[in-house]
Amino acid sequence: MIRYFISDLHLSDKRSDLIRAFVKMSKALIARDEKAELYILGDFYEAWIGDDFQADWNTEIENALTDLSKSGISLYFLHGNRDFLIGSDWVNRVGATLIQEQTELPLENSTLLLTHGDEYCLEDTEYQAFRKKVRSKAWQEHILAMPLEQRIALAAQLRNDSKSMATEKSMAIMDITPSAVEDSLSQHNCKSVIHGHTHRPNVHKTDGYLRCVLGDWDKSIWLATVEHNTYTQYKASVEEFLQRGLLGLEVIHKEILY
Ligand SMILES: [Mn+2]
Repeated sequence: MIRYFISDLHLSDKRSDLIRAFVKMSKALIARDEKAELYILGDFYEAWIGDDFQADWNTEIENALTDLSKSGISLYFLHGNRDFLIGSDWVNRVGATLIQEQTELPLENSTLLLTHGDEYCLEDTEYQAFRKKVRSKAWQEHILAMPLEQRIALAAQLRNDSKSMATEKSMAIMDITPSAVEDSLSQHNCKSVIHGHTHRPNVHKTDGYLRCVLGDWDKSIWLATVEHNTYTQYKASVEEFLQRGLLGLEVIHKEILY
């Protein structure tokens, strides 16, 4: 069994190159014909305003996901700070399972914690206040009851309103607060965590725990795998990946999970 991890693809109509890369990756994973699971750890989309949103560029993405799930690869989706409005209609459409933030994934010799990671960025207090509001059920129900056009306008307004939400770049200024990660790991009795969000792909080995940070898709695409108890992180430039597929990937990190 191989487990694949991606996050922070930020797919949108403005990045047809990344959509092509994701479709290519989906086909390549299917062609491998291995028992596999794919975990999407948030910010798959640049923005999401409700499962009733439809566009040709997104149909292409949803078809790729549907092909993955139909091929027998189990799909899991976890909300990011940009696509937290993804709901049961979307996951049912593509054949995925919605998982909660800080989900425990049991492996052979350990348990791995999976999360998007924005909840760890405690120094950005403005963002944490915003997060508290938009993750509440009441706020989400209120928003989703609005007509689609109004939601599109609101999403644009939200992006302009809050400085820390204005660009993904300014979001990335804020890294995680180490104690927040340590607290969640001890709470879940885990020693390794995989998260995205910060756009600082790396593997951090600290006293007693391992923190694997997934990469965001922009000039490069990233893919991580867990096989047995080994975490491997791969990278390719978008052009290289579009030409050579999985063969264009280069190993950036390889670590035994704690
Ligand atoms: Mn994020």
